[in-house]
Amino acid sequence: MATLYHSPNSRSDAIAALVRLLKADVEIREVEIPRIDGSGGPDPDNPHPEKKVPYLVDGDEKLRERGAIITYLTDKYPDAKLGPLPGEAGRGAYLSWLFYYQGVMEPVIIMHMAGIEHPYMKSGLRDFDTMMKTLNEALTDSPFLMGEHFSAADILCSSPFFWLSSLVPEDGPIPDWVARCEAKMKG
Ligand SMILES: N[C@@H](CCC(=O)N[C@@H](CS)C(=O)NCC(=O)O)C(=O)O
Repeated sequence: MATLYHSPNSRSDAIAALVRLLKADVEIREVEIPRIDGSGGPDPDNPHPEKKVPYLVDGDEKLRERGAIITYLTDKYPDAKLGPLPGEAGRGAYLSWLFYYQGVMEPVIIMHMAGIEHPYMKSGLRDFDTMMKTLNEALTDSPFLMGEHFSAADILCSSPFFWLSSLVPEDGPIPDWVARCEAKMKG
């Protein structure tokens, strides 16, 4: 059986929710991590090379980064239909959202929270407002990022709005989308 190394109230919450929705044959093992407030610490039982979460170990396969773990799990458990498989309609959009999250959204949000701006960042990643515009446009006429169908891309891309509720704007489609995602994740 695969093992997910998870710490509640962290980025691994999204993967723990996905495991439950997929009814995946994955044991969820809780480990400690160092927290930004100084509590916690690296857990000797966490095999992640940097002692981070999430980390998925499936036999000889060892996966870090939520986008990779999500792709691996939705490919392995296709019956839940939380991510199109290779050759299925929407696969390109699905991968694009997962990689957009990992490559753009997460660094842009971290820099926004840290109050950092730099021309190199703007040229490579754009900025927080552009990222929010991208989400707003995708969600203006659609309940979910991939249209009518909830997918694991929604789980990943909505995740920062759960741990940083100050990021949720008052207007536009994002607040309702976050609420829809939360309802889907609760099953
Ligand atoms: N880009 C990684 C980020 C993983 C990450 O930074 N996880 C945090 C939890 S929110 C962590 O494990 N921090 C522990 C540490 O900094 O040592 C992903 O999306 O999976």
